[in-house]
Amino acid sequence: MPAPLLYTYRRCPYAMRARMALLQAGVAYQPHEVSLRDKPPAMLALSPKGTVPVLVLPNGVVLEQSLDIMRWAFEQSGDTDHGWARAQTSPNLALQQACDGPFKHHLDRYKYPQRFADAMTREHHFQQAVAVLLEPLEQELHSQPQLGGASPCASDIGIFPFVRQFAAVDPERFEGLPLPAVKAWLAAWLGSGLFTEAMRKSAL
Ligand SMILES: N[C@@H](CCC(=O)N[C@@H](CS)C(=O)NCC(=O)O)C(=O)O
Repeated sequence: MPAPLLYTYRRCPYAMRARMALLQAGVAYQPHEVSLRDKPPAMLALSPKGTVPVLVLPNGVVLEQSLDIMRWAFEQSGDTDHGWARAQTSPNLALQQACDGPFKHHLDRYKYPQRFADAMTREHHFQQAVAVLLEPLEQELHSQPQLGGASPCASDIGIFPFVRQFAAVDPERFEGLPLPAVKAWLAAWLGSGLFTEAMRKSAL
């Protein structure tokens, strides 16, 4: 059976988590790096909403949400260590929702204030982003190295690319935050083989 086709974009945090989930599950895929300014007509025909990632399965099924792609990837490996299941429980599910909802909202306005008519001060969005995700994340990571406990679960992969993006806006400011567990967790993921592999040109 041919490998599924993944429309992806290297720096997109949604696409990053999809690639990381596919790679950790050992699922081969054919990557197709797209330009967001010039999306391939074939991708738009399959997924008119025009966001990446999009995974096209050999049977024609199209997965057009990164979390659906992650779930599918974990299922393919049998999820023997419950990496997906552990992400569906409290507090991990709430953290994932905070990441994709309010944290992403504030991250976008902190990073690109000029793009949003409703943006308030960058400081406001910085502080709100810390409050809605990074502080609750610190609470969890204080007593365990990963959201999954001793080993990562889908929440770690699902949230990490967004925290990475937040930290990269102003690394010095991020370093000054009193969040030692989040910083250690982020550093570990940045140095991980899985992230390195997901960013490698051959994964794109
Ligand atoms: N809910 C979607 C969001 C994906 C998304 O917004 N991706 C961005 C790139 S990071 C995108 O493709 N934006 C379309 C564009 O910029 O034209 C998912 O989880 O896959």
